[in-house]
Amino acid sequence: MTGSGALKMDANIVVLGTDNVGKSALIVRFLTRRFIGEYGDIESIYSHNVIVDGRDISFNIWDSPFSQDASRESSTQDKRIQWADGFVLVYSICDRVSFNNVAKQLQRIKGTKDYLGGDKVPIAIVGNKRDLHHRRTVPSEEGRMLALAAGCQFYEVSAAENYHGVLMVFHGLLERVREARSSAKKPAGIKGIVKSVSAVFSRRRTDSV
Ligand SMILES: Nc1nc2c(ncn2[C@@H]2O[C@H](COP(=O)(O)OP(=O)(O)OP(=O)(O)O)[C@@H](O)[C@H]2O)c(=O)[nH]1
Ligand SMILES: [Mg+2]
Repeated sequence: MTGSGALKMDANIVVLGTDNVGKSALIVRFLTRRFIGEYGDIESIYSHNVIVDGRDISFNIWDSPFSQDASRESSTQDKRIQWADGFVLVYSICDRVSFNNVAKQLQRIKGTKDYLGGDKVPIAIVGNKRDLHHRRTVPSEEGRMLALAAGCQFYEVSAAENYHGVLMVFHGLLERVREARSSAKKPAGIKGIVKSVSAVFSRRRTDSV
């Protein structure tokens, strides 16, 4: 999860969303530049190496089919959230229920990763199936407003028709992961100082036990 050396970095990305929104299609598009139509429902973590701005980047992308089994899903979801450095929350612009689910996922992620500070968790909200605009039920503005309120990036893409938009999603997220890491390393201002001081005291307490 950590970058080793200035020109190397790895990033764990989890792609979440309800069933049929195109999570696998987006990932496969990013990895292979292709859209193959049907993707099955196998849970996988893909590794993918790319060079971005002269940096050697290793993406680990977790694709999980949506499960209706709420109790089982809840614990696995927490594991995925803990593992991830960044999130892609996908909905379909033709499926309002899938959009409503994004707000729930946001709450869950921010609750779990709150040590980063709510606005610092790298998250991209993605409205997929843009090619099906004649069946749209979620206006772009709603997606944009949700992302703005939650401090996330926002994209509308079509995994079926366009590679470039999908590329932007993953590269944009990578940039945010990089920023989050560098600000975590350099705690800024009084808040950071208070955190460091209390970390020292709590360490001493534990040491003396
Ligand atoms: N028209 C259109 N269809 C898409 C697009 N992306 C995915 N699909 C189709 O939507 C269906 C679902 O895509 P998947 O990628 O399997 O969706 P998923 O979110 O991975 O679904 P689960 O794994 O079951 O949770 C497939 O039939 C895809 O071909 C898109 O951008 N436009
Ligand atoms: Mg899938």
